[in-house]
Amino acid sequence: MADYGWDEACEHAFAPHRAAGLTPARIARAERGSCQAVTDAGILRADIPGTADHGDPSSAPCTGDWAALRPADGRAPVLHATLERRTALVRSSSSRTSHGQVLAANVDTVVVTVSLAAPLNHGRTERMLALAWESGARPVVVLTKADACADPASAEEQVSGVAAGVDVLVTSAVTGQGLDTLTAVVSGTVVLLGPSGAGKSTLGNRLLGEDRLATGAVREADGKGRHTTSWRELLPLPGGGVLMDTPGLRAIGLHDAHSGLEQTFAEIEHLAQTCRFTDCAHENEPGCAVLAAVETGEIPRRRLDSYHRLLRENAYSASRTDARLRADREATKKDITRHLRATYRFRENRK
Ligand SMILES: Nc1nc2c(ncn2[C@@H]2O[C@H](COP(=O)(O)OP(=O)(O)OP(=O)(O)O)[C@@H](O)[C@H]2O)c(=O)[nH]1
Ligand SMILES: [Mg+2]
Ligand SMILES: [Zn+2]
Repeated sequence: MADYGWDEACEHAFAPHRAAGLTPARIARAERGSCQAVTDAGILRADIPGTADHGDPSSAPCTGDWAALRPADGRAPVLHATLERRTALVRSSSSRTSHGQVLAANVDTVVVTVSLAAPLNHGRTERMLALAWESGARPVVVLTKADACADPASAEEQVSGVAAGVDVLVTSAVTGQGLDTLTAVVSGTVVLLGPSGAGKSTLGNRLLGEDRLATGAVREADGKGRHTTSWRELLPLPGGGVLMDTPGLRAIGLHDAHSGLEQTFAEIEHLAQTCRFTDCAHENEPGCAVLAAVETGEIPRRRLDSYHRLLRENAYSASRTDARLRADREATKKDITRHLRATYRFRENRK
């Protein structure tokens, strides 16, 4: 379990469960009703009881969670509880609900992969960084496939411009460039994030020192990946730490990521402190320091547009969350009223 990140803090949080005769596990993969759990006795399947639509999917067990298992004689153990998450990578769920979907729990380093063999998409990098910052983990941007890029230095400079306060590494799994630096920079539970075909699993194999993860060629026509990795995997790294490979993300909707956005656009947030109005929206206000910086070229127009777009999207997702919470409260009130009525009716009948 130590290989999978179990430490003093886990032991402390687990104490009441241990006293109750439960055993610790880390969830490698979770599905409806069951999960693959890493335990001191090896990797085994555990049952997850009562996951039949009880509302918020973000509270359902997920990859990276620490769990308490109740051993069952001759049958699969049952997942009794999960420990509170230290960090969580959450995106808005693809379903029409307003809940977030947890991609990974208890992550320390988020490796945001960007392929240098395809046109750069800064908006996507900014999105992934916002998600990463919001999680509470530390992001690192890894530019992959430097061997397939004519001018990696220029790409590095461009990406550094959208990754304020984040290390940007240039790597190639073919030549081995940057891999030692990457190994030195990541720590704890490391999750690989990025679109399909970016080279996440290839990078993972280099970090693991062996080909454990399946990789697949990108499509000739458009350079897009074929979604080779189809589930999240948890593997111990040779030098300590844990690797989590993930399937390439098609869409990365933001979910309550306001502070993540503030960190992603740190230089805009910083300049905003000198705008004339404290509530300046940097749209067309007089004395706006941000717009002035766009005028001088200090901040690219694209970056400000992206900031505005992501803030709007986030506000929309937050308003849907608020609406749901209101609806939930109303439903609870109704339940209570119904319950009270039933109770009174019962009393009336007994008179
Ligand atoms: N030239 C070059 N190709 C690479 C490099 N890293 C990965 N590739 C190739 O890129 C393709 C996609 O790599 P994967 O590692 O499967 O990509 P992935 O991000 O895991 O993709 P999904 O699992 O679909 O999300 C494979 O054909 C790899 O061989 C690299 O550094 N240089
Ligand atoms: Mg993969
Ligand atoms: Zn302003």
